[in-house]
Amino acid sequence: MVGIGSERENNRNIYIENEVTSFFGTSMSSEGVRKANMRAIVFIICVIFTIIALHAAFTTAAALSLPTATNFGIINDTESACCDMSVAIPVTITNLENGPVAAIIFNIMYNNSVMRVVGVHNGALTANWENPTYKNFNWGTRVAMVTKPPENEMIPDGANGSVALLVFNVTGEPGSWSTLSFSDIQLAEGPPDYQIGTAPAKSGIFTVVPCSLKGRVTDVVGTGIEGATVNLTLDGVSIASTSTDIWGNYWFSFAELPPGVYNLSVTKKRFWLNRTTVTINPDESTRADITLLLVGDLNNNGKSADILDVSLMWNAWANLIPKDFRYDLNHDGVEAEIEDVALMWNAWMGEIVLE
Ligand SMILES: [Ca+2]
Ligand SMILES: [Ca+2]
Repeated sequence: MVGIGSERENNRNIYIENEVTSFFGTSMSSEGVRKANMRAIVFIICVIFTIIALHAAFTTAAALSLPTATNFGIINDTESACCDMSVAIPVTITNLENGPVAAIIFNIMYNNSVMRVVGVHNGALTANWENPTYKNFNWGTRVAMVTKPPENEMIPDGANGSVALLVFNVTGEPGSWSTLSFSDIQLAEGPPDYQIGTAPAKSGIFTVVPCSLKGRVTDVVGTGIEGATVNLTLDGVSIASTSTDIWGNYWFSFAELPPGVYNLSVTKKRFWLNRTTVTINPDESTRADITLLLVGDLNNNGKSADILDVSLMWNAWANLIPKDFRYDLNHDGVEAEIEDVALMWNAWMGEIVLE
């Protein structure tokens, strides 16, 4: 067995020696040259096929891993507002894949005789990114956004939510409209590849509606209150309700409000309810601005339960100054009793938030 094995080993060594020497051209006969040429051709063909195969593999892998999403754009198919108002419209991404995403670029196209971008804010998913940059053109606006270094606030796979908030000034006449459509959506992933993908655009239509009633809800220092609920009742029946936008603006269309004398009430957590009456006439726009008082802010400086508020509550409890509903912090109908003093004190200590 040993002898046979050795003989095979020797044969193999001789074979390898012959092959190698003939391939590299030493001791070549004309037969050797022919074989060598054939081997060279086969070798080159193999190399070419290998390069093509590798290129195809890398290209396919890259295509599969490009960032994308189910869609990118406006959530609602239709958006509307009255003229001479600002409106904030979120740009959202649905089900991000192959991220995370570290930068976003897109175009939003619209009719600039109807509306115009006057600001772009970060969205919920990009809250800690750099402030967006944007440039207006006659077809619309181009927006670019990027995360802050060291890129640890990238948008993760599976994310859903707003990436930007487009602020428009609405200048079109009631009844005018514009498409809101997206193009050149670029989703750039983070390191190490920085590949740029895209996602299907989700467009919408914006309509300028005739406005029956509009106004702004602010605090005592004039700051708009976002998310306040504005409710309208007519003869005790709730007719329409809406929420204020990021500036505290609200509006109702004529279609929503039949003519009549309405009770308008505005509520927001941590603020005292406020109400007024408004008369709605046909074909006439009415304005009603409302101020909400912050619970616990007795000296109207916009801060609840500061030391001056505590002092005022003590003085009211001691009947040294007049009191009003704002001194009834436990909402039991009794103003500036000892329980109200205790609540103010606890809020000043930071132990509770008055509401
Ligand atoms: Ca105060
Ligand atoms: Ca009370």
